[in-house]
Amino acid sequence: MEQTFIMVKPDGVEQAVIGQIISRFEAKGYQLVHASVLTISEELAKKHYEAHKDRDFFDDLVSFITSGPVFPMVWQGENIIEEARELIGATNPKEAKAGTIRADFGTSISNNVIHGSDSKENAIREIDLFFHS
Ligand code: IDP
Ligand code: MG
Repeated sequence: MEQTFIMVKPDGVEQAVIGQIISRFEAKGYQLVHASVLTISEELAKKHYEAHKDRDFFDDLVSFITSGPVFPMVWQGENIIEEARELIGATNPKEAKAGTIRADFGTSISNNVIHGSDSKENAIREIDLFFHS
């Protein structure tokens, strides 16, 4: 069964939408495998967002993701990596389809409420970083 890494970002925790986000995954029939609440270290943030290390927004991204508690999760289900990205919506909430998590709760491209793995390889890497390291 496929697994993916999903994380409610500090803005989502602050807005108190963790419950609504969990409900959307549960309504799709997916199973929650791991969950946690923590404020992540700069070291973990940099590893998680390693692929973006040369982008001009990297420092702001690391500051934002370490600015308060996050809610990382592992979810399991058939084709969940792709389906979760559908539930989440486009990176920029203004471009996200109506009814997606980012369209409903996101406020800007940097404050977009939630992370979801984009591939099998990254799902494994991110699950390992947050839950098995
Ligand atoms: P994703 O979260 O939809 O997979 P990525 O391109 O992997 O989007 O970017 C990771 C995160 O970096 C985004 O969720 C967003 O918070 C932030 N980000 C991406 N592009 C920009 C940008 O152009 N400006 C500011 N932040 C950005
Ligand atoms: Mg990404």
